[in-house]
Amino acid sequence: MLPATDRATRSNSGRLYRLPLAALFVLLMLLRASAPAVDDNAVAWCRINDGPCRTAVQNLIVSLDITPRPVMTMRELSFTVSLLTTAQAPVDAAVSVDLTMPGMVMGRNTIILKSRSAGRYEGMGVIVRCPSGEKLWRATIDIRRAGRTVSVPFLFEVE
Ligand SMILES: [Cu+2]
Repeated sequence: MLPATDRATRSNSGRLYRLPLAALFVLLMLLRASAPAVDDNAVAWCRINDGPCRTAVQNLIVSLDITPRPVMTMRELSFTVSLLTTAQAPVDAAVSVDLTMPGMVMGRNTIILKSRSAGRYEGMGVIVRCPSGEKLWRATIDIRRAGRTVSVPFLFEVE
């Protein structure tokens, strides 16, 4: 027979297990329903109105800037991507930005960026207003170099 304290601990931990598992299950179902193509848990969260966002992927340092700030819908915006190797050398690539909304089909909106200087790419585009009122967007930067494409998604909010 177990001492009373031990029994109490056991039944507590049994209850504690169930809640996170249920929450995880709901979360997985939501993720599956909303975002089949991109795992948004792995996406860099970008506070774009505070300045450029940066992430490191496969020996690349990728930064994204969108101006003017605050970033608003239905307005011409400048998208700037900077690519450096982890050794700070500029990267020569073909770069485009795909604008999508997590869990929603908003139509294709791809901005082809042009190389402006070593490792710096720029292009203009418009983020449409979402009929649902949602403000969360995903900018996926496609970087093609030496026959390979690396896709780098950033999540950000528009005004
Ligand atoms: Cu939408």
